[in-house]
Amino acid sequence: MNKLIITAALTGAEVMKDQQPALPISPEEIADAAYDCFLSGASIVHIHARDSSGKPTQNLEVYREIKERIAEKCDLIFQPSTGGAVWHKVRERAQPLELNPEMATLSAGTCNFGEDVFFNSQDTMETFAQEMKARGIKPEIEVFERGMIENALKLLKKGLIDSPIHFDFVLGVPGACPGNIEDLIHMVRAIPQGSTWTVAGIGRNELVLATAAILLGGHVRVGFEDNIYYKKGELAISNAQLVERVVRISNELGRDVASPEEAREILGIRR
Ligand code: KMH
Ligand code: ZN
Repeated sequence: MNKLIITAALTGAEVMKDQQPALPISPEEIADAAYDCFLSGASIVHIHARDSSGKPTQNLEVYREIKERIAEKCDLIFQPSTGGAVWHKVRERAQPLELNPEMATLSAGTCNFGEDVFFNSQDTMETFAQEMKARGIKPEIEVFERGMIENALKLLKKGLIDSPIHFDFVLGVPGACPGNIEDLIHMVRAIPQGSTWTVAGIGRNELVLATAAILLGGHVRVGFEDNIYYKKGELAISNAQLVERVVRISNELGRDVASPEEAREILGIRR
């Protein structure tokens, strides 16, 4: 089995500091958290920026500062969000692509998202895909519902994304696909042979789905964007603590963890 790629989703756009006091907010805090996750075994960081008041922002300059601060410390793969927060406009969401990151997320459809709707029309998906293709950015296709795999295959057919596709199954968002192992397997069976995939289990689904992914040959995303707890009733002390646990489990199960360079090779990313 190939080595395990661990993505650390450090901040997200939904969690607030009063829920998780260790949530990294400023570019400096985000870069420090990214470096700790790198030292713990992560090879990709999924980034959402916040403004100085802690509100989600897609501001290019904030993303630029985060990217530069991380690059000063280590060679983690920088993966900014184009999902942003549910209320961000498409043009705002696209801004981090101007930094020509190695990767970026591309959400493959619309779904309920807690009390809100995460809106991604065909036009929005095609706009992001075109922009990423023109800039040589590897998309990570975010899949919150089964039908989104079909949407990604449509982008492939139209030549807007390339094969092999890299998917991220985000499972357990209230209002979208639940985070059971059966749901994960259903998704994995539906993607083209040769694709790569990772799983982000939301809340209590994180640990179970991470372990399943290690065994099934997928990859794993953990971090405060998806889950703020170490176990029931106990907050995690850092993003790195969640990464460390995945490394321990993977080592116990006999699967080595990929460095950023090895992750680039697995995902076909050329620097
Ligand atoms: N914050 C969610 C509404 C992504 O980063 O690409 C969307 C999201 C997906 O987190
Ligand atoms: Zn995200």
